[in-house]
Amino acid sequence: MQLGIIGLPMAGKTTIFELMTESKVKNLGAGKTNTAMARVPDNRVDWLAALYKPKKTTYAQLEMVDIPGLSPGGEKAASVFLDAVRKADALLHVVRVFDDPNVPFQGDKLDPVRDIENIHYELLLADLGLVERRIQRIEDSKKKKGQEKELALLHKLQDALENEQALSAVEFDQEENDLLLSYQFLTSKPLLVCLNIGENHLAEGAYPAQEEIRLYLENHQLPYVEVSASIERDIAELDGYEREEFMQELGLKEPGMVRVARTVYQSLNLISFFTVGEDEVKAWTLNSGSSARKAAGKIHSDIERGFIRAEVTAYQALREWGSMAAVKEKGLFRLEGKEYVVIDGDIVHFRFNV
Ligand SMILES: Nc1nc2c(ncn2[C@@H]2O[C@H](COP(=O)(O)OP(=O)(O)OP(=O)(O)O)[C@@H](O)[C@H]2O)c(=O)[nH]1
Ligand SMILES: [Mg+2]
Repeated sequence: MQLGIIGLPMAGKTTIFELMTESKVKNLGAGKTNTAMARVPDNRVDWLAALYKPKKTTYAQLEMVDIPGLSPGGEKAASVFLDAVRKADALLHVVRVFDDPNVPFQGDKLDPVRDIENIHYELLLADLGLVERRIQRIEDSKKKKGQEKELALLHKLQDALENEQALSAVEFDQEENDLLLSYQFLTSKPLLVCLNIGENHLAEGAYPAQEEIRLYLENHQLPYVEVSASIERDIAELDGYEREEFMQELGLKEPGMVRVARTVYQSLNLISFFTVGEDEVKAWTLNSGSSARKAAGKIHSDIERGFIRAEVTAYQALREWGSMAAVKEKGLFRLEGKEYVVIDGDIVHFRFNV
């Protein structure tokens, strides 16, 4: 699962990247992408680790890519941007809301809604360019037979894009979806907005044009999360007690990293399941609605192929009763087949045969 961080220059993309990946970026502003893994904080994993005392504890991870800001006119920057966006599974658009006289920005005034729309247009234009080139190529070629379907689909895409509609909002039938597999459109990727608000806004619990921005995002069905990137990154580096104190002062109930990760999981319909033991307690990421067999495949293709049964216990049950033995005694330990739909928080042990 790769999440591309996009946005205008000086929006706070690299700072969000540092917050999420708990790392420091050295080549600031070098026009290159930065890639690192973000740990998905999960106190269920902490609790399981305390119970099993494993040699290793592994949180779920998201791969984050910090993509350089798109500034008008830069051809090279635009191609670095588009290539990186194309590779990402989902996009996190960092939008500048914080006002800081020491940090320049483009345009005559801060306008988050305008910035959101500008990035949206960039993505629309890139897709439209791709669609138009493909239409041209089909029309130029002699062998048009068999390509009518694709041509019709491309015109449908063109219409949507010209009406400023993201392809993620267009409905397709099965045949169209099959044809779409060979393309990598940018506006069909899930998009989340990260509003980078000022540290003063955090404490005040409000920021300029808050209602307008939220309304815009809700009307466009864009999931969003509010973060104050630089101070939240700094707070994350503090020790437990100091961190708590600072967070309280700023009115923060949870660290920025937790809020961003949760928004990503919720809006992308991701869930976690766990494997436990003395060697390792580990969280795995799965698309909601996946079967036990699919979950097995996350661990190893052999386990998916040789799947026999999944032994399943809900995290809540283990939490409530304190041990696997007690859970079994209560009849809360289940054997499930390959079609079982895994639920967030399931603790799973796979039986397989290769
Ligand atoms: N006051 C304030 N400054 C911030 C905040 N977030 C980021 N900054 C500062 O804004 C500047 C730009 O932040 P970056 O994270 O480098 O922004 P960027 O989007 O990666 O910028 P480019 O890569 O150059 O496009 C840095 O000096 C940050 O410290 C914030 O929430 N409040
Ligand atoms: Mg940057």
